[in-house]
Amino acid sequence: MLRILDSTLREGEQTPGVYFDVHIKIAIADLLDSIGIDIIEAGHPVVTENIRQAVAGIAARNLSARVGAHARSIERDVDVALECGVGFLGIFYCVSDARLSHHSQSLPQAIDRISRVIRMARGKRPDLLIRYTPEDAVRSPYANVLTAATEAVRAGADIISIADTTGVMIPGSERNMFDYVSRLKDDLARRDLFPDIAVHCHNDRGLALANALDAFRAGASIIDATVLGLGERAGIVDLATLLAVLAHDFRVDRQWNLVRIPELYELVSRYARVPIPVNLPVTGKNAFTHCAGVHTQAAMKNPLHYQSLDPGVVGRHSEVSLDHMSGMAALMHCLEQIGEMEVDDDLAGKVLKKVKEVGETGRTVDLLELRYIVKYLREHRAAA
Ligand code: HCA
Ligand code: CU
Repeated sequence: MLRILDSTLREGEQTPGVYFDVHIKIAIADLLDSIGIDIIEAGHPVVTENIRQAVAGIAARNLSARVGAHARSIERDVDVALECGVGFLGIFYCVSDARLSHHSQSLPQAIDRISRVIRMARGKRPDLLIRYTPEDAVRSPYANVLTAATEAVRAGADIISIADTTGVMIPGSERNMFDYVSRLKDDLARRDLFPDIAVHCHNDRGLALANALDAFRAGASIIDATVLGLGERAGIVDLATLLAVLAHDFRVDRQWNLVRIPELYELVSRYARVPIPVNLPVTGKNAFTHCAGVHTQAAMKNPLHYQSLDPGVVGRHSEVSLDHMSGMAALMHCLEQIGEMEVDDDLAGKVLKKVKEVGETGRTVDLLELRYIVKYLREHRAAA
């Protein structure tokens, strides 16, 4: 079964300038849980005392989701994480020769360290879900990743995560997630090892979601995402888009409570102080808004003419925007919405002219302003 891991509180907080107070983190975790997210990566507890408190606080909430902590491959990181009472532990360590030499480590030394830490965690908590991530996996020598993954699973890891740490993968090219995940699963299966495969896709090339879906098609069963796609640099997969596409196009049989998505995005956007881009799929202000005259006319008859996702999936509606592109059909539709059924042709023409003038200043006319325009022009017909 596919599981979704949300890392807004860990990867998302690595967005430059983003910090969530403990009480905000708890509110975010509660909403993620109510949506049906399977794993909430709540933070890396040794980084600061506040992060430790947040991880422990969220772990204590008895959520349906598994609450997780991030840890380097260091005993102390694991101890502090386990003291927080988490049910999931994500351990990462690089395996590329270039990075290992930076740490003055050989591959066998690195693998020894990874296995030791995983064995320790498993020994202390038999029911813990343990993930091992070879950092920058897809740019590391494949043989190193396979050896490290093999030993990590033998030491007790349940999940191997393929991290595209710098967002280099491109579907359909030689560097693609479908082939990578298929190959790794096959090679591990030949060794009689069947861990869950997770994917963590960065968005440096704008391809994070495409790569995550590519991995999913190859049998990855955990996908990492964050609200607003927050994270280092260009961030990772946007949670809302991922869930909408999985529900809509992949027909994933999960009962996600997606109508709470807009509330989650408002909350995160407000306290991360990162605005929701107006054109962000699913949650952006314009994601279901029709504008040009030809579009609105067709979309009002049947939204599917210019819409492929159902806004109702996230509790939203199709909208019509009034600006310099608007035609009479869009205007009539909006007039109806404000209860103005009796506008004659002459007045409607004048209202449309005004709407277009406002649009040319770079603004849209919302329904409230439309009322004012109608009122004004009705009273000042002669002047218009
Ligand atoms: C990081 C890097 C990481 C780790 C992912 C993981 C990445 O910020 O520590 O531990 O699964 O992109 O490789 O986010
Ligand atoms: Cu990352």
